[in-house]
Amino acid sequence: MFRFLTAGESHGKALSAIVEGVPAGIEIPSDFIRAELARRRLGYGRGARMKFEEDALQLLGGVRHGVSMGGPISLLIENSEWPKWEKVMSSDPVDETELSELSRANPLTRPRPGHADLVGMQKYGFDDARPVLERASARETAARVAIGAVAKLMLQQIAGIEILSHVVRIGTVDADNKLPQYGDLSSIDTDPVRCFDSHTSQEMQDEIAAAHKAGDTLGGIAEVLAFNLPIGLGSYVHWDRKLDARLAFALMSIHAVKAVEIGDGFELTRMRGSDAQDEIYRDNNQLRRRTAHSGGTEGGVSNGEILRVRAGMKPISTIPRALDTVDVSTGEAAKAINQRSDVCAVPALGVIAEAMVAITLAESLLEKFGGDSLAETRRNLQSFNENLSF
Ligand code: EPS
Repeated sequence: MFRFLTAGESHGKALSAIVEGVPAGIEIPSDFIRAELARRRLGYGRGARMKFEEDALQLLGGVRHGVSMGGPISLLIENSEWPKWEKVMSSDPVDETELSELSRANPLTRPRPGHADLVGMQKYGFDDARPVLERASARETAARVAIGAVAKLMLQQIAGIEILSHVVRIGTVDADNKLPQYGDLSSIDTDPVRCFDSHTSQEMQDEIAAAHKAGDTLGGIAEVLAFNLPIGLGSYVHWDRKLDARLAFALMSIHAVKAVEIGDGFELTRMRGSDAQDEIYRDNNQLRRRTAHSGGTEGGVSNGEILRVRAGMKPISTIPRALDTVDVSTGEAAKAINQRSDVCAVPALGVIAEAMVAITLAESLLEKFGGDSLAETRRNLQSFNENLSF
């Protein structure tokens, strides 16, 4: 069983995570996790914090000499913002007079439409949005990317699975439908918006610059591809083990994601049945699909083709041109909280979505082939592949 928990606030001391279920014998170079964290900070359209903050990672348990030992793995990512927030976010009580001028002069009582601010205050009975926005912050995704990095190492070493993402829409600008191969990942990462098509990339950047100038924000779509998936991950007999259902859950759990598609998704609803299915043919000793409408799952089970999923992010709800809201301390109409923010985080969404796909695949891979060690898990997979009846 592969599972994890994250803790920590956006301006707290650190984010931490515990991940359980990683078999013994997986090589876990901490520099790979650091490189993944750095990829999450890429992308034109992010705010000032992305430039001055570094994700300083420590592995606290579960890994010895760069190799997993089979026990829970514990990770820590300190926030370099912490010294400025030591009083506001102190875990020990602080004297009111010690709180900074800023936090006393600026109570967070004007919830942003579309953010967790208002429902969070209502749900937990807070009279200020600080405790809500600290945990609802997308800063938490740094911990998920670190865990996703561990999942990627596991998938790669057990089954040779490789995962990439690319941005296919920002605002109203769509990329063409060209699919990258895994080898294209480094060139995608060097593009300012992580778009595979350099022509569209410039249009996307122009769209972000225009939104920034207008004091506005933008959403978009990132697509994730996973290569070399074994046949048989997921389930058609259990609703809660269907691979596509788990992927949708995992991707929808990312901040601001409002839509998920598997394969051609909503586009399939327009087609005739005879056009929408992927016909089967024999390629030497393998049964393959001629097209890829279904995105690599059929009946909630991986079919050995490329997995293709998309996550759609709404525009960020912290908007410089603040929207109408109500000040909950007075009941009067007001303009929403506005603070330093990103214009567009879709390039980062791709990296976070890769992590959530890796985590989901790790869970399903271990469910089918799991052993206590890398060697045992590999043997299980190999035996399944060797005994496939067709
Ligand atoms: C975030 C707002 C910004 C982002 C932050 C997520 O932070 P701040 O309010 O401190 O400027 O920079 O993202 C990260 C810190 C990160 O590492 O991704 C939010 O409100 O969700």
